[in-house]
Amino acid sequence: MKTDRIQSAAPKPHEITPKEVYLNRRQFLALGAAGAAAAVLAACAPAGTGAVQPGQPTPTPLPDELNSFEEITNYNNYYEFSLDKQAVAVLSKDFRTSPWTVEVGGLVNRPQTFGIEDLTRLFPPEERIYRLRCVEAWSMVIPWLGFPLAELLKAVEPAGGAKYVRFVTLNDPDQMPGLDMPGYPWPYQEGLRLDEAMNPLTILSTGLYGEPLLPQNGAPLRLVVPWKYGFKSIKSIVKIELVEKEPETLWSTIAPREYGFYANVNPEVSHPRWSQASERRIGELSRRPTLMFNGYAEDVAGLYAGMDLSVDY
Ligand SMILES: Nc1nc2c(c(=O)[nH]1)N[C@H]1C(S)=C(S)[C@@H](COP(=O)(O)O)O[C@H]1N2
Ligand SMILES: [Mo]
Repeated sequence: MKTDRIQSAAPKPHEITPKEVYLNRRQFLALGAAGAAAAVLAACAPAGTGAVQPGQPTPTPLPDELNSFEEITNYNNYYEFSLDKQAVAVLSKDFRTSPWTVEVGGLVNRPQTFGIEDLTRLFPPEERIYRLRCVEAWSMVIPWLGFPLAELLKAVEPAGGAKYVRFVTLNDPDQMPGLDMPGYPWPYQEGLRLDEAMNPLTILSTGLYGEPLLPQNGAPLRLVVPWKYGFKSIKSIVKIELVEKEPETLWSTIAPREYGFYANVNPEVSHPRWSQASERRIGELSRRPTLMFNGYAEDVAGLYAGMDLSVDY
């Protein structure tokens, strides 16, 4: 991939052992904005977001450590391949990520189809260490490589009527054995409100731990929206479309009561079948409290001012 600057600056997987060495270099990124955001949440969350209930203590954020490359690449949700998290890496091993094009269009002035190499050349990847919180109540910390989605959207120039962004995953039954499963309205689709898509935290990822993405993590291009449940972070994207109306998503089509369009990480709003108040960090023994907006409230709470997050979940 054409990201020599990043590639040479970032460690290869065999160089990251011990993990502490990598972590020390990156500590600022890992703990900076996100940890601090949770600590000051009570003071600075805009009124009316429902982010903090008066009288309820904000949980003290626990220190975050990077998950290992092995953990991140061997415990995956990717239903196009399997419902078995440990089988995804094996079943996706030969997935073809090149050639690959991404069509960006809809309500834009300059619709374009990009080759994946064009994207990494136009928008050089930077490192972003984010928590990933699955709606199933487990989480990880992942050092992504990627670029802000906003940069790509600016390049195609959103037109006046554009209010939402719709994302679509590849739909190739020859390569994706899970597509045979009945009951799923493939292809996998997701969506964001345009202001969420333009938020600087929202990235398109092309790699992690300084390496190109592996198929199980959504190669060659996947979305990462760190303050939302993991299912919003759609993998192997082939199409990005700006639209006027809130787009349908695979999960809200299957179970609207369980997986809303917004899917903001929120310890106060339970999934109908389990609490979201705490989570299991992969690699840790005891559970940790779930943070409002997954610890990114300082950056994103303002997007939801005036909304009732227990209604628009
Ligand atoms: N196309 C597609 N994207 C997807 C999924 C999927 O099944 N198909 N699973 C989602 C879920 S539920 C999660 S938690 C994350 C997991 O990302 P990871 O395997 O890279 O940790 O991917 C999300 N993106
Ligand atoms: Mo998930």
